Amino acid sequence: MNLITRRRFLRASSLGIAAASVSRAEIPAPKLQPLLTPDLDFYDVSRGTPKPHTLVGEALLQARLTPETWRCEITADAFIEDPHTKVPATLQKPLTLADGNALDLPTLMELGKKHEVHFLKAMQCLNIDTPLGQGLWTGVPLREVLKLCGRMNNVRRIYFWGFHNHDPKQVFKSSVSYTQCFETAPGDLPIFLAYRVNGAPLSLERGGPVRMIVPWSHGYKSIKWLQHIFVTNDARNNDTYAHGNNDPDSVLKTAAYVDKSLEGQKIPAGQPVFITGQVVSGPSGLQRVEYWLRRIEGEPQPLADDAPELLNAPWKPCELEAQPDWPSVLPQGVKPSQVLAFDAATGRPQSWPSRYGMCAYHAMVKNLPPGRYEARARSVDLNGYAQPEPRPLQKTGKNGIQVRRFEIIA
Ligand SMILES: Nc1nc2c(c(=O)[nH]1)N[C@H]1C(S)=C(S)[C@@H](COP(=O)(O)O)O[C@H]1N2
Ligand SMILES: [Mo]
Repeated sequence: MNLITRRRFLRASSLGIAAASVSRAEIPAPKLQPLLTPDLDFYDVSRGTPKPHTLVGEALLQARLTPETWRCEITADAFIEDPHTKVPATLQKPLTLADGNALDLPTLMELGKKHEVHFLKAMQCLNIDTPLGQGLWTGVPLREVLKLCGRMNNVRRIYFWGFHNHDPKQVFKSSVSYTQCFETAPGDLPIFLAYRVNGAPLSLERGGPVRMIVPWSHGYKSIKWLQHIFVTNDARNNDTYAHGNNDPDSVLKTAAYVDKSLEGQKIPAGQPVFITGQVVSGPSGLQRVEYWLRRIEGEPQPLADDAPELLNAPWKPCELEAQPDWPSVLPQGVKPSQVLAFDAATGRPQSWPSRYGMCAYHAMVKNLPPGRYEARARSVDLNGYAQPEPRPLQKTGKNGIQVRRFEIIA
């Protein structure tokens, strides 16, 4: 049996596992993923040859990826094409390298003094079935940055891309609509240019000095090494991800993911089994996470999402990670009431896990007879839909039900 560390014990006790008669060191506890992922521990999804975060020295300066050299151009698209784009988008004051007025980091940070926002967001790739990590991202709303350009006309979409080795084939771009950018409902979530995560400057690996954060979407909208913002009157979505047959308007889904660590484990009979994972909250919120264990013989076929065995299985509730003591978890200088989607009065998120954020969950199962097992977990949202409903279309995000196999040995 794994002896638990003091930190584990603290997490175990916050989960309410009582231990009156057992010595502290022997309390079995689930190993949960941290609520905030350290900047360099995110699973990295990056394109480019060489990858921008591998540049050093002069190449890094030339790429303008240091805090001093970073610049972001903001320009307008002259494109017109009948019948869908009759007039071009215009900006009163484009910000360009050629004119020497491209946005720099001190200007952005200065805007931050007045307009800074903080948001707890799970980063998740539309095409990867494991969340990449979760950060408390800090930055300035895109709408405040665009105001630096004065009057704009005929803008329907706003594109952005990052450093791409000066090779047009390597451009990775995403976009939002004008309305999404400018007409944020009070208390709702703005698109923002982030320069900090978890209280520290964004690392180059995480897309620093500045990356875009689109709170509700999958990772592909959150462009790293941001260097260009481009407004257009072409309303058609031309995101790089759309060309890959993905839904370029995807929204993070409510879905539970099962930690891979259970896969292939051989657990001595008599020891508890922990099913652990993380659950993301989409717009439909989270009611509960459930698990289902079944004993298997041989090599059973995978179960389809709508297999009767799955739909009629005796799903049992998992326990969600308790909310932390927020003031001690948030970066210094960030009060809970300043975090978007946190309630100013209670200092807690309006929902748990917070919308477009995630938290850990676990279930402890005891006294399983020796044999081979499959473990699954699923979320049930506030509309009563069990994962992968209501949108099992995989190119809008990977929310299939996951399975891990393990063995109880005599
Ligand atoms: N410039 C740039 N930004 C990018 C990407 C990229 O390849 N280049 N990948 C995107 C995709 S598809 C994902 S899922 C996230 C991953 O973010 P992470 O590496 O910080 O975990 O970054 C996004 N931003
Ligand atoms: Mo992605």
